[in-house]
Amino acid sequence: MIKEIFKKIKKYQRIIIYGHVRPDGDCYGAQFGLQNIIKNAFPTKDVFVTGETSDFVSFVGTPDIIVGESNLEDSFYEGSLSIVVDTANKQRISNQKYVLGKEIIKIDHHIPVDNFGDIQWVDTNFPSCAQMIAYMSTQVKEFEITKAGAVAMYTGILTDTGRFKYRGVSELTHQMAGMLLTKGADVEEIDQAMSNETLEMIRFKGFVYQNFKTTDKGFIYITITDDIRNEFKLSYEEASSVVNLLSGIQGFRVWALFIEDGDLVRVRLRSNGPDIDKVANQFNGGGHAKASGAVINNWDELDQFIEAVHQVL
Ligand SMILES: [Mn+2]
Repeated sequence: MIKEIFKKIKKYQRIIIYGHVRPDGDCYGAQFGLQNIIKNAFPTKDVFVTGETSDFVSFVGTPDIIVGESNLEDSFYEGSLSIVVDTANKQRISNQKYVLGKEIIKIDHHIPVDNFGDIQWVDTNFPSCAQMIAYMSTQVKEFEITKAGAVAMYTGILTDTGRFKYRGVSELTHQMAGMLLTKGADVEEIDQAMSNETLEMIRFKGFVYQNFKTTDKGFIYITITDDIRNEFKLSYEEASSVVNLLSGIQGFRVWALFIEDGDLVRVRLRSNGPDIDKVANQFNGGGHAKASGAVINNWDELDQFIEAVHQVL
């Protein structure tokens, strides 16, 4: 599979790397990591990262083609190679121009939702997509990693494993992380970039600890309305990042954060007990067995969602 992907990369002059909406550390890590290794192997190729900006992981990089700001003609995309990373659903791909590519490659570690891509390398054994890119670089002698790529991929591995906390972490994860350190990733630099917090965020965490709700079946959650988020002057990404404040609390094996987003309420659902991806599937979502996302249409559907969680507890 990796050899097939490399052949395609070799063949195309223009390569555009896509990720998902609301990019996280792993999305950026895989995108900028892949751009780095392709550029180092083929300096004369035109390799672009496209997607949304994110304050959260801006230290990893800024997309070359920013969705919503760029008004490139379709001809720019036509004839290129599209590589989509870290995204299981077509509709979650942040730049829908990926369909204009002459060929499409999908590299992902999520449970497959949509079938897309002429070549699909999907392996749920990898705890992060960035680890797949790092691994790919070790399997092709032309690929070289320089510091920017190492920082990107190390950040992707860290964020998607909760800093090496989840069981998906394997011997290979540590081998890849170790390899990235030898390529210039600096653990303290990256930790500082990720741990840097504003006063608003600290106050918001206090709010979460004061206002969570629990059910007698062992579900713990917090609801965040637009008004509350605005009160703390936080972006949607910042506010939704605190879901794991509710992890590891005795007697509560499933936790969630419900956050308003325009006309919808998005759900970040987590578990250290039962698999919860099936619950997410019932509410327009999906993801991993222990970490999924979902959507409810309004606050009135909250009780229905809680009931669905109780079915698996
Ligand atoms: Mn990921």
